[in-house]
Amino acid sequence: MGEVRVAVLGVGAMGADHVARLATRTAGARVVVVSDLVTERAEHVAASVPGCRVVADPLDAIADPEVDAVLLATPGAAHEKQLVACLELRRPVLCEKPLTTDVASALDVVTREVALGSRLIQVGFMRRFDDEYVALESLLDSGDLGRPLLLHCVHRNATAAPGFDAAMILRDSLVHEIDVTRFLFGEEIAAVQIITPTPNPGAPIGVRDPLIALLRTESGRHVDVELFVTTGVGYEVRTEVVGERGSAMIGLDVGLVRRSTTGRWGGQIPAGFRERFARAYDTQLQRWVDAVRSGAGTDDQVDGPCAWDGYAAAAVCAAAVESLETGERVAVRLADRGMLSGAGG
Ligand code: ISE
Repeated sequence: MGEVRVAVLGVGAMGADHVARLATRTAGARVVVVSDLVTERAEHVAASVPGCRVVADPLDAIADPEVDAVLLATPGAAHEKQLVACLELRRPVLCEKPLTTDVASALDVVTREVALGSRLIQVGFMRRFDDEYVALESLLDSGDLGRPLLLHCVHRNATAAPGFDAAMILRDSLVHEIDVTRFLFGEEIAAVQIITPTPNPGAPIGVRDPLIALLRTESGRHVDVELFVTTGVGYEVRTEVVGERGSAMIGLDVGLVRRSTTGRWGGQIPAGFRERFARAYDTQLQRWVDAVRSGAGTDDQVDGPCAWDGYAAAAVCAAAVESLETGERVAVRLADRGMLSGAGG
């Protein structure tokens, strides 16, 4: 395959970022079609890319004869239908999380992909492409820390979008730590409990923020996550693994440390996830495009988290939302992966 001709569906902030990334920083790809519910937004983004057209209906965009692959940055509720269309037409697709908005439809998508016998769906858990997470995973693989035993995560946002409630903190923010846990520990999460401490007075009325999530993996490892999305400070994501022979931490933001004439020293806190993970998003897209090109005509056009990873994360999120309501530890209900032989991975 020469250049991969991509349709980007959903060109809000994230989708528009991906269009710019594909157009200016990704080798071997070209954005040929964009689609968005808001026509003016689609037209504005299309105008920034030579040769790019607007196709109003997302399903028409997927089926467009000029399109080789699809990037989904539409709202989660639209994903199921769009993913099914991609599978039916055998279009490789990079899908921003969530895979779908509920566990049953996520499993249905996984099952359909398995039935095709091809790996076409990649899920946008971009942290797996971040240099620091990759370094942490390599350290664990090297065995230098011995067996990893504990994972401590901090996930803080300065502000949350209007309407963001506690369940969304779990589905939108915790979901990344769920994927990080599965990525670093290489096993599924078996149970989850959500603890609701005294809320931040600065959080919108009725929104329980911060939250603490306690995860337990299948082999019994413990993971704790602080989720705090109205800190007013900046984007802070820290991850510490404690092993048999030491510990390791990432996310300390120790890039440039400046000493100034005011007698202060310090660095910069990224404003948000798009700044913090900018390079990871670039790497993710380049690797996806490379996988689509080199995998053309084969059964594997994915290089990164797959449909199963999206489904497994959705199953843990569902258990977390249940625990938010009851306060109890909730077991994660996962399908038997062995029965779905070939399901990603
Ligand atoms: C957002 O959707 C993300 O994906 C960010 O990584 C996360 O930090 C934020 O809390 C979510 O709302």
